[in-house]
Amino acid sequence: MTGAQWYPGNMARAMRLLQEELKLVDLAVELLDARIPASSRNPHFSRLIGSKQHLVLLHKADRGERRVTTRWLFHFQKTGLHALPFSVFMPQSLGLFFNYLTQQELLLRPARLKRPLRLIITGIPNVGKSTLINYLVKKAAARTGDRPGITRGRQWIRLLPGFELLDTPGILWPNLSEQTALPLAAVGALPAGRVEPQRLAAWLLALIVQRGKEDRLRRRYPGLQPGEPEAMLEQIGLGRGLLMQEGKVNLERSASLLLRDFQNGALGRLSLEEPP
Ligand SMILES: Nc1nc2c(ncn2[C@@H]2O[C@H](COP(=O)(O)OP(=O)(O)OP(=O)(O)O)[C@@H](O)[C@H]2O)c(=O)[nH]1
Ligand SMILES: [Mg+2]
Repeated sequence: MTGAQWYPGNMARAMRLLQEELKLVDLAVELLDARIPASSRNPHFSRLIGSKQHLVLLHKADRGERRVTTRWLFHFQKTGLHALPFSVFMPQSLGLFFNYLTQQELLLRPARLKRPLRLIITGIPNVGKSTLINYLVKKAAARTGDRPGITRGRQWIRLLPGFELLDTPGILWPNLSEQTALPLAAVGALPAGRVEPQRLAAWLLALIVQRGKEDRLRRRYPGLQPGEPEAMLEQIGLGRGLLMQEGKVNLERSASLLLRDFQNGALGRLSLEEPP
């Protein structure tokens, strides 16, 4: 799982393209998954972005635990990085983001010679970049009464008057450690099967127990007793009647069920990483 052997060529290309695109923008918005702000952060990004303005959005904040997300925001603030929570299901997050953009527009105006402020939205696969952009464009159009236009070529999307933004494909970096690959796989950022589902499910269960969030599991799988991850997976499968012909629990299907429940939000708000 580690090393370059699984790192696909299209990712390497995407990383090179990002480097080019960053040269064209005034401001880069890095989308992190609010449930895994550490593992979803591209370790090369700070170097690539250089001295450009950098905003971190803790996206899918509707899925993370509120208190943990707030602590992450403080953490980023302490390290000098501007960070905001965001979710397309939390309309109040839109105002914070638009306020930030308006501030930046004023701040960066002298350097821009009248051209629009350009921003780029980047992040790991499946973090919600395109959804966020569609949402912003729709909201911006509603605000200004203007129809957003899409430019050909580099796909600059006109946002508010005076803003243009660029969507980018999801990016991963080479040499992911297992410690990073597990959380990324849990939120669906890695191709299916990159991490073995049973291994991933056992890791997730152990983490939920370790964080004292067994109640989320008990609510979803009534009667579940906390214990060894494998035993819990067996109980989950048994409760759902996921049996094989010999009457044994189908652990593979139990694992898939748990992962799907986590990814669909059926376990409720659940943060997988806390700030240091
Ligand atoms: N819970 C929640 N889900 C979201 C949010 N935004 C997007 N999603 C979901 O996340 C999934 C991925 O969304 P995309 O917008 O396709 O993600 P992307 O980052 O553009 O993905 P790639 O282009 O493949 O890298 C979809 O199922 C969206 O519905 C959010 O704020 N909250
Ligand atoms: Mg996309």
